Parts: sequence; structure tokens; C-alpha cells
Amino acid sequence: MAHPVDRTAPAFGWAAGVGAVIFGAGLGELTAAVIAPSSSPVAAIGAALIDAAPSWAKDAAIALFGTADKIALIAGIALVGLVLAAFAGWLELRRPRWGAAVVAAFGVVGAVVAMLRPDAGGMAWLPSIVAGGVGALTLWFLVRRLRPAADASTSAAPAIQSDRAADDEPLSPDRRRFFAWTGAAAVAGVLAIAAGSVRSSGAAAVTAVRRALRLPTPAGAAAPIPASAELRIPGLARVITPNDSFYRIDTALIIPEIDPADWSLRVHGMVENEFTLTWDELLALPLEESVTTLACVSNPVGGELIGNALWLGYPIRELLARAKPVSDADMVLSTSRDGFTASTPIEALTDDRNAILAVGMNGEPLPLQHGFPVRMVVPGLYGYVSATKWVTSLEVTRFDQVKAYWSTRGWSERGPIKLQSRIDVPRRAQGLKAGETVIAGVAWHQHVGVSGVEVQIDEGEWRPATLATAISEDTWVQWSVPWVATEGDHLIRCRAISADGEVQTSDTAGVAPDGATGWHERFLTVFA
Ligand SMILES: Nc1nc2c(c(=O)[nH]1)N[C@H]1C(S)=C(S)[C@@H](COP(=O)(O)O)O[C@H]1N2
Ligand SMILES: [Mo]
Repeated sequence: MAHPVDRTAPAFGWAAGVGAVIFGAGLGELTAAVIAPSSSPVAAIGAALIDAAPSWAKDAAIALFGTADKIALIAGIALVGLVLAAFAGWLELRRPRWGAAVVAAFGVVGAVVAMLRPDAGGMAWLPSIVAGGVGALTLWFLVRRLRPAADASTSAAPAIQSDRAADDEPLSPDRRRFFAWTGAAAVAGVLAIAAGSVRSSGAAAVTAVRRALRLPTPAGAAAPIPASAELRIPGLARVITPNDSFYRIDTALIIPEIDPADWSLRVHGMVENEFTLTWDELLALPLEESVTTLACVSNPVGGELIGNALWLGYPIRELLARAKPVSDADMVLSTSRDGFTASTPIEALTDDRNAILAVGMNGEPLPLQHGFPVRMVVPGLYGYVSATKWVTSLEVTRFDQVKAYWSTRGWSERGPIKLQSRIDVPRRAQGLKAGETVIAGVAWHQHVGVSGVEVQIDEGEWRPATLATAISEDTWVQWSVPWVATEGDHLIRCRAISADGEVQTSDTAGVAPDGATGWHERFLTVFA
């Protein structure tokens, strides 16, 4: 009944490697959840990959996966990790301790990467060391289950010798016990990963702090949003984007968790009067409300990486006035807790626009993923050069002295938002019935304003659309045009006219290096 197992059967090694590494990774994730979520091996490696990725790769990721790009990255890392785990298991089977050493070595690599992250805490190395150490020991243990002699030998036996002996012995036929241990390791690892993610999401202390927070009433309230700003057309983007559907774009694989009590902002660099602002000091300042439409430079024509919110914050202009920039400074480099940077022209932060250090979004503290507790909002500039979330430093400097995160990756140093318009309805390319309907969408040219939108059907005359009331030149505006749809195929286009007379160009440009251009068009099939 003892069927000697072919010890070279690689599947045993693969299984042991995968089970051991899942177990190690699980304990590593759990450790990270307790000390700092961003120190997790997967998160640290992911974050390093994001920073190392060329801009075309970021673009491709956003184009392919949209705002699910991070999930795709984590899945990719997990997949590569499992392949390496299987390899380590196979190696351990052939050469005892070598596979375990490979797993341990990956733990050390993870620890180094985690310590090099800009937001690394003093314990950032620990989760990877736990993952690598536990993974290596588990692998060694599991593969030993396949060696009856090793089972019998006590820990007192010289290790090298017992391994040598094991080399010459057939594998235990007891597959059941081996797979029971391996399966248990994998299941325990998955449970640990789940427990870690529960702990670092809902239960996070910062989430509770945020929930308990009451923002002060604004010293300067925004004018009420006119009812006529909202056309109430089903399928048309609402004029104020609810927080839970507001697009999210950032390089943060793990959202920084900052307790406001630990937050401070350093205003420094080419200034006469460097200072640090704490959360309590910020909230004691007269905060102002403003409505500003944020847009991402990676938003393709017709895309959804744009949203409009009522923000509450303090003018950056006032902070800079207090800091007193020297006269040849032309840029402010803002840095977030996780190391992201943006370069904003100093004029945009000192002129009369509502460039703010925001703490509130649509009547709530900023959601964690939108920069809690403090972010920048600057009307008229794409987010990558202005909208730093989790901001902790404003350095007054010069464009010829430092380059911000995306400027070192092929994107323009300056990113004024381009004139654009989008068709929201009719939404579906199929199933539209002939008869009276409406074409509607949004148009924007922040800090310039939109004076008109025109719609063209089937290459005909451009027809003016009716604009809703614009909240301000810093926000998008809804538009609509009635249409009697006839049976058949149609091509619909729109273009905006800016408050300064510019007509939206038909020239198409991709998102890199400074924002997409071209007309949004939609093909529709209308049924009888
Ligand atoms: N800390 C940090 N802030 C950031 C980014 C980032 O990667 N990290 N991305 C910027 C970009 S590219 C955009 S478009 C806006 C998006 O803000 P939102 O996610 O709140 O919509 O945030 C900006 N602020
Ligand atoms: Mo962006």
C-alpha cells in the first residue's frame, strides 16, 4: 500500500510553496493592518511599481481598468507572487532549504522596499519580515512532511545531516497529511488577509475620528446653488457630484490614514516667514465655501474623470501672504503624506480664484480617499498639478529647480484645464425609440467659463444647446437640446464655446502630456 511518491513530482512543491506563501503573506498583511497598512509587502511593492512605472503604463492601466487600476495591480502582484511561490516550493523539494531561503529573501526585498517608501514608519520592515520568515518556515515544514525520516528525527539532529539523509529517501506516501497541512496553511493565510483588510478598512481608527468630526460653520458661505443649475434629466451627470460617485485618481495603493491630531502643514522654501499650521489652527481660521469642478488630465474625451463639489477650506493665498514668498519664486510644490507632489504656478494660488486648502466636501469632512483631512483644490488646473490630497507641505520654489511627480514622468509641468464638453444622454447605443427626446451633457472650462454649447446631428448644421445656469466659471455647466429622433443610425457631436470666445477644437489629442482634445461624439441607433 505504500506507493512511493515520485519526489520530483513538481505539483507537491508547487502546492507547498503556494500554501506556505499564502500563510506567510496573510500574517504579513495582518501585521501591516495593525502597524501601518501601507507597510504591507504587497502594498509597498505595488506602490514602488506605481512610482517606477512609465507614464504610458499608468495611462494604459487607467484606460484598461479605469478607477479599478489598483485592483488590477494588486491582482497582478498576487499572481506573480504565487508563481514565485510555486517555484520556491519546487526548489525546496529538490534542494531542502533553498526554496525556503528564496521565500525569506523575498521577505527581505519587501522589507527594504517598504522602508524606502516616503511614508514609511519605523516599523515598516516588520510585515515583510513576518511574511518572509513565516513563509520560509512553513515551506520548510510542509516539504518535510513529505520525508518520513525527517518527521522522525528530532530537532536535536544536526540539520544539514538530516537534510542530506532526506535527499536519499523516498517521499512519504501520505499525501493526505501533506495536503491537509498545506490546505490549512492556505486557508489560515486567506483568513488572515481577510481579517487584516477588515481591520484596516472599516474599523480603522481614522474612519472613526472622521465620523465623529464636526466641521466649523463657514465664515463665508457659498451662494445657494440655483435650482436652474440642475436640468434634472435622467442620465445626465448631476451638477453636484455626490461624494460616493466622485471619481478617484491617485497613486496611493493604500489610502493614507492621517489622524487630524497628527496632521500639520509646513509652509516653507523661498519665503521670509516659514511656519507650520496644525489642524486646530486651520479650523480656527475663517473657512470659506466654494464650488469647483475637479478634472483629471487622464480624462479622455467623453470620459468620467471629472466631478463637481462644494468645498470648504481656507484660501492658500492667505497662507502664502503670511509666509511672504520672495519675488523670484514662481511655483508651489505641494507634497502629500505618501510622497506624491504637484507643482502649481504661484499666480494660481495668489490671484483671486478660490484656491483652497480644503477640509470639507459636500458638507462632510473629506472622505479618506479624497484626501482626509486636508487637500488642495485649485480652480482651472488639472488635478495632477494642483489637487494634492493628504497634503502636508507647501514649498515655495521655482519651476526650474524642482519637478513634481508627473512632470518627471513625461507630463507637462503646467496643466491648465482645456475647454471640453461631453454628451451624457442618450446614453445607450441601442434601444432608443424614435420620437421626441433630448440630447444633454456637461461642458467645462474652469476659471474661464463656458458661454455656449453646440450640437451637430449627422454632420448637419451646428445647433445651439440651452445652457443651464452655471454655478460659476469654475464649474461645469449642464446643457440640453431637444431632438426628434428618426429611425436609423445617427452620429451626434457636441462642442463648447468658452467665455473668452474659443471654440472647442476638433483636433484630437490624447491625454498625455497635458490633456485630451477633440469633439465628443456618439453613434446611436434609433428604432421605430
Ligand atoms: N496625494 C495625492 N494627491 C493627488 C493625486 C495623487 O496621486 N496623490 N492625484 C492627483 C490627480 S492626478 C487628480 S486628477 C486628483 C483627483 O482627485 P480625486 O481623487 O479626489 O477626484 O487628485 C490629485 N491629487
Ligand atoms: Mo489626474
